[in-house]
Amino acid sequence: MIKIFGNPMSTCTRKVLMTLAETNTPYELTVVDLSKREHKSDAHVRRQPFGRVPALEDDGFEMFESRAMCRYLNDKASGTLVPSDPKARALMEQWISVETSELSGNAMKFIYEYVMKRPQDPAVLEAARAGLETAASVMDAQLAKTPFLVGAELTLADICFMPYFDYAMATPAKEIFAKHPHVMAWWARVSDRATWRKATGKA
Ligand SMILES: N[C@@H](CCC(=O)N[C@@H](CS)C(=O)NCC(=O)O)C(=O)O
Repeated sequence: MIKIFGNPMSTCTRKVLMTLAETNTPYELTVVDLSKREHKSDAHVRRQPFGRVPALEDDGFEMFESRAMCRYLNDKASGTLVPSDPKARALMEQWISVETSELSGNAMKFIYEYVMKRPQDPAVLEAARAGLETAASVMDAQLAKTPFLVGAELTLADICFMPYFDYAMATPAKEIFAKHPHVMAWWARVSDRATWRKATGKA
């Protein structure tokens, strides 16, 4: 049985929960309470040496890093979230890099300020706004051509973006995304999946 040590509110845990839902994989979730700093406990740091969530255990096999966990879970389930065609797979990796390097850090600045109420320097928020404008434009150009980031089917690329969108849409970053109709249509499409509602406790 797959065991996840994470928090269902955390963006990184949600990528993994969504991958588990999409691959129909049974699992046990042990909630790590960040407000009680359980992620810094010795027991958790043994699983995740940076003291963050999530961590995974599968019958004695242990790993951390949410994006790597998603790839492992899809491989183990022989899932379809990673394309088998080399070019499509390369494009999935390209989009996951875009999420990691261009989107999630900028989205998190808005999430810190407006969701977690951790005030950000105005210059930091302005830089994040500019970064999100570019990322949304680049996504929109792709999503004008295909319903998902890598063609006709949901892949791990879409899943990696989803947790950041979900929270950022509850902040003024929504106004940035709203200027991009194909991004908005994609968000409506992916966030309406029953698996996403399950992963985020909205089912
Ligand atoms: N690169 C890691 C990042 C994990 C991460 O930053 N997790 C956040 C929650 S989404 C966390 O544990 N934050 C608490 C902290 O860093 O102290 C991954 O993808 O798993």
